[in-house]
Formats: sequence, structure tokens, C-alpha cells
Amino acid sequence: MTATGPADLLERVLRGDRAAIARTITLIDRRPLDAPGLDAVLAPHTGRAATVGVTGAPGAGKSTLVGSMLKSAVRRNDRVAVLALDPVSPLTRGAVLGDRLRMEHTTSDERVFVRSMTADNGAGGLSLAAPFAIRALDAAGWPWIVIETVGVGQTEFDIVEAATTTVVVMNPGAGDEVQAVKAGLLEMADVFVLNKADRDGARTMRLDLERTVQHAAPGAWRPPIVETVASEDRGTDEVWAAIAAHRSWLTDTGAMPRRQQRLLRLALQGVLSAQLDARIASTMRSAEFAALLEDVQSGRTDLALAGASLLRGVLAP
Ligand SMILES: Nc1nc2c(ncn2[C@@H]2O[C@H](COP(=O)(O)OP(=O)(O)OP(=O)(O)O)[C@@H](O)[C@H]2O)c(=O)[nH]1
Ligand SMILES: [Mg+2]
Repeated sequence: MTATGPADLLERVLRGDRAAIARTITLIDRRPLDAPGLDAVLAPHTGRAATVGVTGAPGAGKSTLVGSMLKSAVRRNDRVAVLALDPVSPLTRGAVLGDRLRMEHTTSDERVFVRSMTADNGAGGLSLAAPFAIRALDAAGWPWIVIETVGVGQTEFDIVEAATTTVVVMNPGAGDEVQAVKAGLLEMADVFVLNKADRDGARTMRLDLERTVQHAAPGAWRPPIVETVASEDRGTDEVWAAIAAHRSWLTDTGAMPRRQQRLLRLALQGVLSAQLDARIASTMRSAEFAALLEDVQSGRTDLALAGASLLRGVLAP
């Protein structure tokens, strides 16, 4: 790494310099609290990218699908950035490494950019860091940003749901739909991918999904169902076509700005939480906090009263 200041670094990001983008995402990943500062420079250059969140049950074939989608995009000369969100659990760490290896054949291509993020540093974590990394990729001029999740955690859901298009990957199999309903996957889907369509039960599953999307309100987007065999690169061109159709629908109906706002909403919530966390941490070091702690212990006050009293200090300008 060369010794360059943030201003110079961000200048290079705006020119689309890959090393600078990678470095910026690393900074955001390690210190999400600094991300809003970087964002100040990048913000005027954001708002052009379409973001595609890919989610689904563990093992549904999300990584295989994204790898195949990269190949499909490269064939059409499209440029795609992938942000793989890796929750903290060391159990999933191996899967992410495997995913990286599987994608390796395309990662040396100039039209593709693949990064994973962990943000296991506590301060806001992924929910703060990921929206800013997406904005950095947007500012750097990536027209498509795919957000891939590992397993299913709430944070990952929030971010995938904040994408302009959310792709839900399902598989043939009886328990699947029930699982999806439980996880709230059906409501968030803009595109259904029925992956592992080479397996038994694909037809039944398709009929199940068709019944589900039939209930779309008039004038609302009806999620298309795309069958894929991602492991054989089958159906992935059609997945892109469905995503592009959804993007056009968002633009044509004027729904795009509201969609884009979902990511901003998450980012702003993250900034707010981080600020509040910092205030709470500093209040806990105050004399008032120590005094109230004594008062609670001796019974002069109770936790609710002490909390209310401290909150005034936390919120004071
Ligand atoms: N038969 C068949 N197997 C597939 C297909 N797509 C993926 N697989 C296999 O399914 C397994 C899981 O695929 P992954 O891509 O790792 O699934 P994932 O959803 O990323 O899994 P996690 O990241 O652990 O949640 C791998 O062994 C793949 O080779 C498919 O279309 N057909
Ligand atoms: Mg995976």
C-alpha cells in the first residue's frame, strides 16, 4: 500500500481505480464509523447503479448462481461488482473461501470486481458498513452491484431487501416453500430463481411459486420465476433479463427513487445508531453515571429513573 491521504484515495475511486476501491472498502470494513466521512466525497457521484440482492436458504446455490451470473454478464460485456456479505460466524468462513475460489475464473477480468465484507468490529458492523461500500462502488461507476449473502441473518436480509432488485433463490423440495414463508423470503422477492431445476420436484415447486406470485396486486410488479441450473450455467442469461426487466419497470413507473431510498434509509439508521452508541459509551464514563449506579445499588433510585435521567445527558447537544 502506498502512503496516500483519503482525499487522493477517493479521487482515484471516482476515476474507477480498482486498487483504490478495494482499499476504500477495506477502510469501511475495518472502521465503519469513518464511513460517513468518506461518503461526503462520494455522495455527489452516487445514484446511478442498480443493486441486486441475492438471498435464499443456506446451500440454495447463491454463490454458484452469482458466479454463473458473472460469466453471463462478461459474455455481454457488462460490468458487475459483487459484494459478498460474510456474517461473523467462523462456521461460515470456510464457505466464503470456497465461494471466492469458485468465482476466481472471472475475478481477474476487468469487467468484474468481487469483494467480501465482514465488519466484525462491533461498531455498527455490516449494517453500517455495507451500504457505504455499495455507495463507494456506485460512485466508482459500477453499473451493477450484486450483494451476495452467506447463510441468512437479519442484517444480511435488511441489506438484500434494500437493493433495488431482490433475487430470492429457491430449490425444488417440499419443505422449501414453508421455510421461505417462515423466513419472510416470499414478500421480499422481485425475481424468483428456481435453482437446481435439474432435480426432482422442480415442476411442483414452480407451480407453488406461480400460485404465490398470482396474488400480486393489479399494477404491482409480478415477480418472474426463472429456472436455473447454476452449476451448469443454465438459465443465468434469463436471470439477468428478469433483473433488467424489473429495473426498467422501476424506472418506467417512477418507483426507482423510492427503491434507492431504502439503502439510504439503512445507511442513515446506521449513522444514527453509531452516533448514539458513541454518546452512550461516553455517558458511561461520566461521574453522573457512576453516581446513579451507586444510587441504584443503595435503593435511592431505580433503574428506570436512573435511565431516564441519563438519557437527558446522552441526548444533550
Ligand atoms: N444439482 C445442482 N446442484 C447445484 C446447482 N447449483 C448449485 N449446486 C450445488 O449446491 C451446493 C451449494 O451451492 P452454493 O452455491 O455453495 O450455495 P449457497 O447458497 O451459496 O450456500 P451458502 O453460502 O452456504 O448459503 C454446491 O454443491 C453446488 O455445486 C444446480 O443448479 N443443480
Ligand atoms: Mg454461498
